[in-house]
Amino acid sequence: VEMEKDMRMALERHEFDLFFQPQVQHDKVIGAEALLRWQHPIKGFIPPGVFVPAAEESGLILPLGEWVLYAACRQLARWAQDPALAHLTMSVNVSPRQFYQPDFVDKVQQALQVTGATPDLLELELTEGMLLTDVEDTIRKMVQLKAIGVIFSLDDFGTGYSSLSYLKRLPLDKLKIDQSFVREVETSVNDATIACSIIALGNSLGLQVIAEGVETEAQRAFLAANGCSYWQGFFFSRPQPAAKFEAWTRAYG
Ligand code: G
Ligand code: G
Ligand code: MN
Ligand code: NA
Repeated sequence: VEMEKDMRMALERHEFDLFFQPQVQHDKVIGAEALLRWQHPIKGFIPPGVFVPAAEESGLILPLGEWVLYAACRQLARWAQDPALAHLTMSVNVSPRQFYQPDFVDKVQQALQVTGATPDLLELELTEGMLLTDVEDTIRKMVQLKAIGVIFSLDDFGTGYSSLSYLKRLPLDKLKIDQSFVREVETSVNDATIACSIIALGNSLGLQVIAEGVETEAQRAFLAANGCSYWQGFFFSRPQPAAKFEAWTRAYG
């Protein structure tokens, strides 16, 4: 309850910020994941793993998620003005309650219109659990947003309980291999098997497969040898404030 009050004030006081983590293909940055950060004036940095679940529970994730969507789209519109950054996609994490709103599609369209961001560069990250609550409603929303160009990725893939038949029906563009399978991919036969199966499954369904939580060249090389060509993780860069992300991206290529 106290955290809820704190978060309400934080929204008014502009204490939230977006960090950006690069997504890499070959030697090029192709996009960024927007990750929410909260710098509390007294308590200091509060991790999203703590406040996002609290916001989800209290319902505050609705205004907070809308703030994220607008902030991400504003950033995307700024990048469009810069030839070195204009090609970047922007991935935004969508929480279940946000997605279940009856007017979720309108809200995304409004954010795109108001900010002038290009729909084809906006990627929404959904998680397995939230898609299956009402599959018909999920598909309807995704189809409407895809019609204007929005991209969809399935986050934390492998940790939920997707049935493969749903994977076929949902109009997805990308799978994100959860970092729990990447961490020990070289030493754990089980993790390697799961990661490689996800890559093979994604590739054969025509989906891009991106590995999350890549921290070493050895992990990157192992996954590359098994057909993965998109990367995200500390090996490339930690999530950073916009200016640092932009400088990093210009230097990286
Ligand atoms: O940034 P970090 O890796 O610490 O994020 C921790 C968790 O918080 C992850 O599960 C991530 O998806 C989630 N998260 C980060 N930013 C956002 C956001 O803007 N919206 C939602 N719904 N979740 C977020
Ligand atoms: O649930 P989601 O995949 O959105 O969460 C992304 C989270 O993973 C963010 O909090 C981000 O800071 C974190 N992250 C990104 N890259 C790495 C990495 O290489 N190693 C670890 N341990 N965490 C990472
Ligand atoms: Mn994510
Ligand atoms: Na993830």
